[in-house]
Parts: sequence; structure tokens; C-alpha cells
Amino acid sequence: MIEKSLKNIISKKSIELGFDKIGFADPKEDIDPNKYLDKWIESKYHGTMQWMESRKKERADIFNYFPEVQTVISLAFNYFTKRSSEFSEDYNSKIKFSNYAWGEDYHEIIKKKLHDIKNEILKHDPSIKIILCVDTAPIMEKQWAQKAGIGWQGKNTNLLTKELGSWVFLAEILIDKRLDYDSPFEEDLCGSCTACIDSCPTNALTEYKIDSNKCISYLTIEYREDFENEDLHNWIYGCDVCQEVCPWNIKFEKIKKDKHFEARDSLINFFKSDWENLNEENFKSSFKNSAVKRTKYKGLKRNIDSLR
Ligand code: B12
Ligand code: SF4
Ligand code: SF4
Repeated sequence: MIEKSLKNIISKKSIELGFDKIGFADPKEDIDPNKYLDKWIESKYHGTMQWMESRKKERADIFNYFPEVQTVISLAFNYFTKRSSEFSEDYNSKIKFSNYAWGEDYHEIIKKKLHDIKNEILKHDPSIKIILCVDTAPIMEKQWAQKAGIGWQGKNTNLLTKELGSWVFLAEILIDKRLDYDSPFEEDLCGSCTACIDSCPTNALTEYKIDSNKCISYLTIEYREDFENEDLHNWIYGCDVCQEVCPWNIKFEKIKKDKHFEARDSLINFFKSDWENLNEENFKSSFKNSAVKRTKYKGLKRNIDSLR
């Protein structure tokens, strides 16, 4: 039986919590008919991200992750407050720091919001089984967002929305209850544009495909070894180039009024003073509750030291 009122309850709560888009997908949708995930891993495009390989079966088939799932609820949260290039210009700095990581760790902020929606669902029906996902769960979030009607996957491989461009975090609520499904987003609105591919400083992109080994985001955040001769093009954490050049972002990006995602004071201070003064102690205090913890002090220092 399709439950009618719960979809409205969830949608209403998500808007109240600041989510910008929501959609409901059928888990039986085939998210990767051409087996691109297998091909991507066979090509070693995941680099040293072993976790992409080890949980491949779950990523490719959501029923291997949550066998009882009946609805995939996909959510998008706009985090855009400013462009990294403008932020650097403000401080006359050549250093660039990806805008998704300026404020609080989105994993924690978004997860809290998902918990609030979960409580609302349980108030309605305490028997519903629920799994909350944001980034780290072994599911393909962009593909589910497309199936839920939120947007399309562009040539830079990010999920783009018509209303806000690609500056959105994705999250999901998986439930063992059948709700009304939305239609997938079927259009590809990239058209003949290739701006992201042409602008990627390391040629990490071919159409709809990324080689992580070449991607600055991967190198600065996920790659743990010492660098040999990598050129980070002044990025010390993440990279926004393929999003900054995208015409959909240029036209539709909207500033989100959310203090959690604005640049934290310590980051502003580093830009005002000098990144070379970063030490283990001020790293710990400055990046508390920040996604930047992922690189640890050693990683961020390596990135800074490798700038040319
Ligand atoms: C691994 C990973 C990375 C890796 C690999 C990136 C990637 N594109 O996969 C690295 C470390 C490089 C990375 C970087 C970034 N990431 Co990341 N990442 C992930 C993660 C954990 C898994 C993604 C995944 O499954 N990749 C596997 C490959 C196979 O997937 P895919 O690229 O989507 O592949 C599809 C297409 O390429 C297509 N395809 C492949 N070949 C071909 C050929 C043809 C002809 C066609 C038509 C299609 C096609 O089919 C594939 C399968 O559907 C997700 C979270 C999650 N659980 O989903 C976040 C996620 C994708 N990342 C995110 C973000 C924000 C970023 C960065 C913007 C951060 C930054 N500013 O530095 C960059 C963007 C770099 C980029 N251009 O993609 C967001 C993206 C939000 C959005 N709007 O899309 C996510 C969803 C996290 C979140 N919860 O918000 N990331
Ligand atoms: S994040 Fe930067 S390096 Fe990675 S694909 Fe986009 S432009 Fe290229
Ligand atoms: S820059 Fe152009 S090709 Fe790349 S994602 Fe945006 S619209 Fe698509």
C-alpha cells in the first residue's frame, strides 16, 4: 500500500530544516545500466580510495546495502556562500581553499538534520526501518538524486540542479516503506558545453568521467602519500575549478544564508596572516568540527609545502 501523508510530512520538514530540494526514488531503478562503476574501478580511476572498491557490490546495488529498502529519499542542500577564487582575491592570496569546507563539517550538520526528519517519520509510524546517508554510505548519491528527479549528472561528473547549479550537498533517507515515487530527471542540460573539461587544470576529466589520480580534490584530500612533482595549482584543500566555470553555476548559484557554511574566523585569519605559520596546535584548534580534519595536519601541511 502506498502511504500518502508521510511524503508530505517529510517534504515539509525538509524545507523547514533548510534543504533546497527533495525527491523520492524507486530503489528498483537501475542506476548504472552500463556498468560504469565497474569500468571506473577496473581503470584504477579510484586511485588509492580502496573503500570504493571494497564496497562496490553495495554501491552498484542498493539492495546489497539495505535489502528491505522500498523508497530512496534524496535531498539536496545548497552550501554556496561565495566562490573560492573571490575569497582568495579578498585577501590578495594566491592560495585557494574549496568553499564546501570553509565552515562546519557538512557530514555532521546534514546528519543532524536527517535525524530530525527520522524522528518525524518515527512519530508517524514507529515501525519504519530507516538508514540515513550522507557521503560516506556505500551508495551512489548522484545517481539516486537523478532518479529522484533532483537534477542531472554533468560532464564534470557532479550533480547539477536547474535552480542552484551544482553547489549542493547530497544526502539520502532510505526507508522500508513504499511512498509515491517522483519521475527521474531525464534531460542532460550540458548540451555542447565543455567548459569544465577545458578548464580542469590537470586534465582529470573526459566527458562524464573523472580520473581521480589526476584530480586536485583527490590529491589534496584523499591521497595520503608524499607528493613527487604534483602541481596543485594553488589549491590546498579540494578544488572548485570545474564548478566555477560551469554556466549553470554562473547563472543560478544563490547565496545560502547559513552560518554553518560561511568561512570560519580561523580560516579568514590564515588568509590574512600566513599559511606557512600553520602548526599542529593551531591546526587542531582552527579546524575543530571541520571537514578539513580528514587530511590531518600532516596532509594539509604537505599541500601547503608543495605550492610553487
Ligand atoms: C569518490 C568521491 C569523490 C572522488 C571521485 C569523484 C567522482 N566523480 O566520483 C574525488 C575525491 C575525486 C571527489 C571529488 C569531489 N567531490 Co566527491 N564524492 C565521492 C563519493 C564518496 C563517491 C562517488 C562515486 O560513487 N564515484 C564513482 C564514480 C564511478 O561515479 P561517477 O563519477 O558518479 O560515475 C558516473 C559517471 O561518471 C558516468 N559515466 C562514467 N563513464 C561514462 C561514460 C559516458 C559516455 C557517460 C554518458 C557516462 C559515464 O557513470 C558513472 C556511474 O553512474 C561521493 C559520495 C557518494 N557516496 O556518492 C562524493 C560526492 C560525489 N562528492 C562531492 C563533492 C562536493 C566533491 C567535490 C566538489 C569536492 C571539492 N570541491 O573538492 C569534488 C568534485 C570533483 C569532481 N569533478 O567530481 C559531492 C557532490 C555533490 C554534487 N552536487 O554532485 C558528493 C555527492 C558528496 C555529497 N554527499 O555531497 N569525490
Ligand atoms: S575538482 Fe579540479 S582537478 Fe578535479 S576534476 Fe574538477 S577541475 Fe579538475
Ligand atoms: S561546465 Fe558545461 S559541460 Fe561541464 S557540467 Fe557545466 S554545463 Fe556541463
